[in-house]
This record gives sequence, structure tokens and C-alpha cells, in this order.
Amino acid sequence: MQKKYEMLMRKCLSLAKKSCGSVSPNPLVGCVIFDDDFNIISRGRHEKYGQNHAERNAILNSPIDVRGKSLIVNLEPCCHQGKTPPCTDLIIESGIKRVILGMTDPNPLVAGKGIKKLKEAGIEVITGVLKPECFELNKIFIKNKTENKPYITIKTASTLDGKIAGRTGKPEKITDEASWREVHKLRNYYDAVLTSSTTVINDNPRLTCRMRGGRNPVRIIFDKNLITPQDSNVYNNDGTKVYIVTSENVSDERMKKYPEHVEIIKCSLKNEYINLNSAVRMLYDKGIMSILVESGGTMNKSFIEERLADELIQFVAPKIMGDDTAISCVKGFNREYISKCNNLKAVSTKLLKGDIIIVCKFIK
Ligand code: AOF
Ligand code: ZN
Repeated sequence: MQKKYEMLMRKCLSLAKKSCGSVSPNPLVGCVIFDDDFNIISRGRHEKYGQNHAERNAILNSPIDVRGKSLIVNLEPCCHQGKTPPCTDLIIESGIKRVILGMTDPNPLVAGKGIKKLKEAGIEVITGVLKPECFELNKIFIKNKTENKPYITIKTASTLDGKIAGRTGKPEKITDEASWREVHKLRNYYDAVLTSSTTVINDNPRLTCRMRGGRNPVRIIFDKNLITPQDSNVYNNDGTKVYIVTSENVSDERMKKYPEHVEIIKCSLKNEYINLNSAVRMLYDKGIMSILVESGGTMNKSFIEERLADELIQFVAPKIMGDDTAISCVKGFNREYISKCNNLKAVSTKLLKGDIIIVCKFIK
């Protein structure tokens, strides 16, 4: 039975994933309704922020009466009146007899109350099916609801010896096409991509999502002295918001040179750099629930040092730079750092066509 539930939960997770980039700040949710022989009757997912929840769509999409059937969903059904009515009420009214779910909802408005309501109505509730996978899918939503902070991932692409560019900072082609595709999937998953003025000046990246069916992330540029040229690719107007985070000491006059879709956020400084904690808080208040840091070694070091990073995704190409003066993916720590660096846990590796993806999480 458990194996069958897991197979159906995998279907919920893949349905939910189809909504990447469309539901933030809400969770990714997929739902399946099935009969006692495990035949699937109906499917639903939360498709767009503000619209029907997955459970509602699955019930409304059903070609037959769902009375006496079972419903499986990766997140506890909600029991509050939000933009849509409570899913628990519809589940109860429709006569579903059993609800199987992956995880309880970290949203304090729900947090176990949905399960309680279903049980009180006489519905059998089974919890915790593929819980780690369900947690991973909604890691952003969980972080937001439990800590009121954005989920932050550092992405780097390096050689085997950890170098991201030659001494001059001139970009080198390090990883291959398959890695490129994975990066664009990540850009579709995160609300925003963040980089530094140095990367904008050296690489002139677009930081758009060129995956089929994807959408562009918000772009965030840390530019303390407003030195990035206004015709840089990141400032192209493609309907996406761009934030420049700059020093609070920059004059209003200097801010005028950027186009209208570019909003400038003034931030306090800490040791001559943008105060990362304040910047991240301000961005969160503007609705940025997750950030992919795609920058250089100094920025990466700052996010690690301030304990703001949740995850590190390193694309490693089977190449060697072998040059001591080349630029490393993290730079600026002193040589004792390794003895203090005990908060990183390797969680997965994946071999692509030629490159390797290493994923590590920062243990808080
Ligand atoms: C979703 N989709 O499929 C489920 C959610 O803003 P609202 O009214 O849409 O409510 C959002 C909350 O509903 C969300 O924070 C989560 O607690 C709960 N469940 N949300 O967007 C869904 N099942
Ligand atoms: Zn709901």
C-alpha cells in the first residue's frame, strides 16, 4: 500500500513542478484523486498565484462523482479563507473518504488545523508520504513561513580546481550545454537572480531564463557606487523588474540615469560593503521569496560569511585551470576557514553529459 501511495505522491510532485515560476509566494502543490483499485480519476495543481488550489482543481476536474474516493496531495489541505475558500470544506462536502498527504503546512494559518478538520469530519488521514521529497519541493515556502526570509542558493560553475575565471576576470567557457540547460531551469525556479557590479561589467550577462516555457527571474544587481553602464544587458527591458541595491550615500541625482523598470534600493553599508542582511530583508519585503546568487568569489564569500546562504550548487567541469592567480569560486577567507567550515552538508551529485553538479546545504 505504502509503495502505491509513494507512486501516486510522485505524480503529485511532478504535477506541482509544472507550476515552477508561476505560484510564488505560494507553495507548489499537486493533487490526484483515485479509487480503491488505485486508478487515477482526476488530477489538479495550483497553477497560478491567487488561483484555485490543487485540491479544488482536482475535485472540479473530475469527470465522475468523487464520493468515496481517496485524495493524495503533497501539502496539508488549507482550512482558511484566503483568496479561495478552504480546501478542507470542499473535500468534506464532496464526500472524499481518505486523504493522504506529504507534509503539514508550515503556514501558521493552517499548521495541522487542516488535518484536524478533516479527521473531525470522519475522513481517514494518512500523513508523511515521501516527506523528504515534499520538503525539498517546497523548501522556499518552508523557509519563508518559518523564518520570514528568502531562500538563498549560491550557484557557481568551476573547473575541477575550483576556478571560475582567469586572473583578469575575463569570462571563460567552463561548463557545457547540459549545464547551461540546468542553470536555466534554476532561473525559472527562483524569484530572482542576484549578481554584482563586477560581474555585470566583466561578463555583461543577461541573467534571463531561456528555457522553453520558462519566465525571466527578477534581476538584482549589487552596485554600491552605481558604476554599471546603463546599457548593460541586465538592464534590458523585457517586462521583468530589475533592482539595483546601492549605498545609502549615493545621491538621488545619480539614480536618475537608469530606465523606469529599474528600481534603486538604498542600503546601509557594513565594512564598506552593502549590508547583506539589510539588503536581503528589504528584498524580501518587496516580495522576493528566493534568490539565486550568480556572481563571483567575493559575493559568494559574503553570503556564506553572513550565514545567509541555504544551498550551494556547484557545476564542475572536467577541466583544470591550474593557475594560482586564477579566480576561485569563493575567495577572501583566510586559511583557517576550513577548520570552521563545518556547516556544509553534501546532499546530492548528478553527472550530466560531461559536467558534474554538486549540491550542498548549509546547516543552520
Ligand atoms: C496554494 N496552493 O494548492 C495549496 C495552498 O493565498 P491563498 O488564499 O491562495 O492561500 C495560500 C495558502 O494556502 C498557502 O500559504 C498554503 O498555506 C495554503 N495551501 N496554497 O497556493 C495550494 N494547497
Ligand atoms: Zn487550499
